[in-house]
Amino acid sequence: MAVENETPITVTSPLLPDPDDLNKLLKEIWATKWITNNGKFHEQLENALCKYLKVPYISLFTNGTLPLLTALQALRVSGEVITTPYSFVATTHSIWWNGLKPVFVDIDPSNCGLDPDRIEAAITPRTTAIMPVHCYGKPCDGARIQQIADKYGLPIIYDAAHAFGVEVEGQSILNWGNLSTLSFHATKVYNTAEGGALVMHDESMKKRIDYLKNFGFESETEVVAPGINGKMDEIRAAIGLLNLQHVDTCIEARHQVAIRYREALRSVPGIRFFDDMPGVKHNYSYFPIFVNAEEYGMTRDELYAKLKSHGILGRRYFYPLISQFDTYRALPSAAPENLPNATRIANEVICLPMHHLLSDSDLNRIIDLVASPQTA
Ligand code: T4K
Repeated sequence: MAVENETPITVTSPLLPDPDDLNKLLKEIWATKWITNNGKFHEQLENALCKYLKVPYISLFTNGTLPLLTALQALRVSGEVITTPYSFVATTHSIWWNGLKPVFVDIDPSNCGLDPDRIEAAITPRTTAIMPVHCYGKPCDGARIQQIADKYGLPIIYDAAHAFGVEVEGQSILNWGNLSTLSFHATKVYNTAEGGALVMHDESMKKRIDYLKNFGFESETEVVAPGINGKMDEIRAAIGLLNLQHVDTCIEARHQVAIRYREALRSVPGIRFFDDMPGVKHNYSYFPIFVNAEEYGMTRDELYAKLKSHGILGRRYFYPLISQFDTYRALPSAAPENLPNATRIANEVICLPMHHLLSDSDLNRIIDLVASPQTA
């Protein structure tokens, strides 16, 4: 029976700085009256993130979508871009907004990232880039995707919106490919309220991207590229500096939630989830479960509705597939027959609540409901 006065449990909850700590930084900003355009906190945050993320260069943005748009501009991508239908819609929108054609390729169910076995068949003479997503922060098969990119001379732009702090064998996966994008949205492991970044390998690319995110200005009177306004302001940078001090604690709390879910749900027939991958430092950004209706005795949508009726607001990330939205549905690569794994998984997934503030009693409420499909 649904209990009406239970407090809703949302899929996530943002890491927030102590308001007093933030106030100190706000007073500094107020004193200097420098609130955006490469301020002091902006510079400090770029340096601090390079160190934390183990990346050589980073450029901050005002959200996680502008880095995608800008990356395609920076690499002068044209024609067709190979990408995944199993992501947040911003991934494909960034391709479309650049006047390019997205070509959807199916995913590998073991990590929900692009399936390297299917990429080559989608490459045409018009293909000029590959845009994979480290979905849920799970690393794609980077080595194989890179091999294919090298064979055809294609750049790779990783949408790493979910992959803050993820490492393989001690190396940041943000260093893979040509460019990686991050989102620091409120719903992410690490946030600046709204925000994002591009990670690059060298100083000249950092310079180009810094121009592009500032209307293309090289100096007061020189515009060297058709840029946009993507700059992060000082208030967000201040939030980012404070949140960076607590993000490790937050990730560890999420890790403990993942451990509890796995222990409790491992023996439930028809429920699949991801385990940690060997050698990978995960960030536990999401906890997706995949419902096999026949074995579980209930469809994904029935479980979703049941949880909702109990105030548990899991989310179906990523249903519907991007390829099923009106804008993209007519593309030949959007046909469900071309995307069997993504189509099936989009119908099986629910991301259970996953954040650093989930209490034991909240976790027990969720687990009890998911583990007992026979109860209403
Ligand atoms: N690439 C990928 C792979 C992405 O996943 C995303 C964004 C992007 C690119 C683009 O990055 P951004 O431009 O957004 O930085 C959310 C986010 O808006 C979006 O950032 C995210 N991916 C996507 C997966 O999820 P919604 O519409 O599901 O969020 P919303 O507002 O329903 O929030 C979910 C829950 O989070 C709420 O029920 C409660 C909690 N919440 C949310 C907000 C905004 C809070 O507690 N506080 C808050 O301020 O899209």
